[in-house]
Amino acid sequence: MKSLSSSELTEKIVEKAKSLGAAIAGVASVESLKTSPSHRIYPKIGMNLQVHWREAKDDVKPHVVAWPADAVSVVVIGVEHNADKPELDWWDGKGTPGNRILIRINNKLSGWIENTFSVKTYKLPYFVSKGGIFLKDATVMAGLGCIGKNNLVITPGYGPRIRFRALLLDRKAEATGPLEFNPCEGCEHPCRKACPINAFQNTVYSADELGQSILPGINGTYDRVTCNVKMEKDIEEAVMAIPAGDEEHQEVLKAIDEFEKGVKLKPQGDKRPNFYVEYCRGCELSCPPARWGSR
Ligand code: B12
Repeated sequence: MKSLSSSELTEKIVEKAKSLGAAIAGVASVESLKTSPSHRIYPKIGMNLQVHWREAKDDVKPHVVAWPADAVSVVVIGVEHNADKPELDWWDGKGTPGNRILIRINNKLSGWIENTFSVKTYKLPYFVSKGGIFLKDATVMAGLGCIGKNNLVITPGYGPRIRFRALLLDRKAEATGPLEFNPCEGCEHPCRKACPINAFQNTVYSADELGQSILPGINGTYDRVTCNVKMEKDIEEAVMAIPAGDEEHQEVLKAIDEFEKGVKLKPQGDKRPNFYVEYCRGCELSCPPARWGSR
């Protein structure tokens, strides 16, 4: 096959991702991402969700994203997580149905790119500690949306009701961003008011102290510790619903990840899991569709 220009490569990849089921897809450059706000702040604030950053222990090595040396471009794909399909977000002890759809599309896209263009790809895991990248920054740099007042990526057409996954390429594909889009301008930010534990109330990250102006919640007002406490509370309630001494349930409990844990009992007999995680989505679902043009 004749060699394609970087913009043709992007065009073909985006088209293929959509044909495989992605709602949106785009490309960012690895170089630009290495200095994006999350990639810069992470080594300073660390990954411990129990502490903001000042309280972090000095002896804990800061975590950095492990970029493969030959990675040049990032392909980001998104799958809609509409409010009508809450089950896409349910954690069943092994993952969520929505993330499994993303993994399937990403795997197929990776195989197709490698076979069609002889480009090497890296299928990225979800967690940064396991080799993943900061997906929101990548999505924004790929021009698929912007960070909203709720600290989530707001996309035209799907708002924040969307989840992401990414692939790295060892060849340059033209970047598709950035995008001029600011749905939060003039908005009364119901997202922040919807938070049941006021995770957007205080300035917890300081631009002066951290040496960067773009912070969690854009201006430093998103509090991951508080947000995570709510998730833990959800877990606690869910765990209470587990009948004592039930082996299968205990298995599920064991498999649940450090902070993405929590189970609920579901009636058996249909295709739904016996247990599922239902994360708080207050800041996400309260974002007004009129702002981003719901499809
Ligand atoms: C760890 C994690 C959590 C932790 C900690 C979150 C945190 N922000 O620290 C907990 C468990 C609390 C959590 C909660 C949630 N999460 Co979460 N989480 C992640 C994970 C694995 C890493 C995120 C992370 O550590 N970021 C680093 C911190 C420092 O960044 P940050 O707080 O986002 O702040 C940065 C951005 O705001 C950025 N930024 C601000 N303005 C701008 C402007 C530009 C131009 C750029 C480039 C960047 C930028 O700069 C800040 C840093 O200085 C990602 C998956 C991934 N691999 O990326 C999913 C992810 C971010 N989570 C997601 C979701 C949906 C949620 C929840 C709604 C829960 C749920 N129902 O799933 C809540 C929402 C919280 C919120 N409002 O931010 C989605 C977001 C989808 C979207 N539309 O944006 C992701 C991308 C996973 C996915 N499947 O797609 N999460």
